Amino acid sequence: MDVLSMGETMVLFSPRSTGQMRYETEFHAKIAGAETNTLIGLQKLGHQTSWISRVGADELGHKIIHAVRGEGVDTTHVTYDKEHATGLFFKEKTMEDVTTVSYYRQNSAASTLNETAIETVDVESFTYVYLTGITPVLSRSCEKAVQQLVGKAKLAGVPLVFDPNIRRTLIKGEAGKQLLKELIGAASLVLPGKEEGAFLFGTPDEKEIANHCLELGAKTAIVKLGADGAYYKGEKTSGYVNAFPVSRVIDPVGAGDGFAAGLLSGLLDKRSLQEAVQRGCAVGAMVTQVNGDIEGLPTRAQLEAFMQSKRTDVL
Ligand code: KDG
Repeated sequence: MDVLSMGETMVLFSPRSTGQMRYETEFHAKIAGAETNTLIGLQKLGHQTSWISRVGADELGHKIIHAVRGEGVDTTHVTYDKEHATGLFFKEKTMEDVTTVSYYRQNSAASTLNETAIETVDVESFTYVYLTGITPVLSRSCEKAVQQLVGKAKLAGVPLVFDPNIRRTLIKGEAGKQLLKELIGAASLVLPGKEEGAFLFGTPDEKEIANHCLELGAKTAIVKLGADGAYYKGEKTSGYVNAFPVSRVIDPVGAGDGFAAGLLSGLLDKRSLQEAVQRGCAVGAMVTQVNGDIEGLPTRAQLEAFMQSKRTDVL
């Protein structure tokens, strides 16, 4: 197996039209979750992934499992919870280019994940463990489950790839920030965005953000710069990768998860760090072209065609 991850996936209600949600009468019911977005992206590119989670023993929980399993992700380590419901969230497009989200995830089934979820997982059979900063701040039991998984990965020598994926509404003060910094320190590869760097380290400068991550103990930092591409810094190498230009961003949510999928795919294919970052930028750009978190994730053929078509703009 290539990549193991753990986290919450919710049903996403996406409005049909633009405007305040109070006036909307029709929604598309989709599924979205940072970790499964990345795992699905990897599956579409031909890699093998597995997901640890919990969903409600309700229709929406079944909907999530059908969708995630349907994309080929292994769901052996996903359990149904009879007492807690599946989490939900709504997107609202107040204007064509302004997307906001509202969560209904407090006490959700996934927030009750705990260390027992990891017990039967054969972590050493994976090439990478991928986590985001969302899972540990969902609840105290989720935090412990994350620590357990990180500890198991360390013992097994499986590198951790960590995207801080800051959710300000879930992070509890300084302790929450500290927790994310500890995970950055435990990671082989860390993928912050500029704004996340500013939140964690008080600077929006990509080089300073990368240095802070390395000082905490991360081996390599890749700072996502949106329309400006990405900056990467490892122990022996550093550099910039240009973004893949797109004519218009339709839905930016999920682009970071796409970036992680492209990056991990490049690393699994034994490409250089620079080439892997480039693949991350390409998948991220493609995701912004489509409404929804997973709908724009490309197949390998689509990705190759996209990268080829933008070839002169790369690097
Ligand atoms: O990165 C996009 C996802 O994070 C979002 O669509 C849903 O997992 C989600 C979250 O917690 O916000």
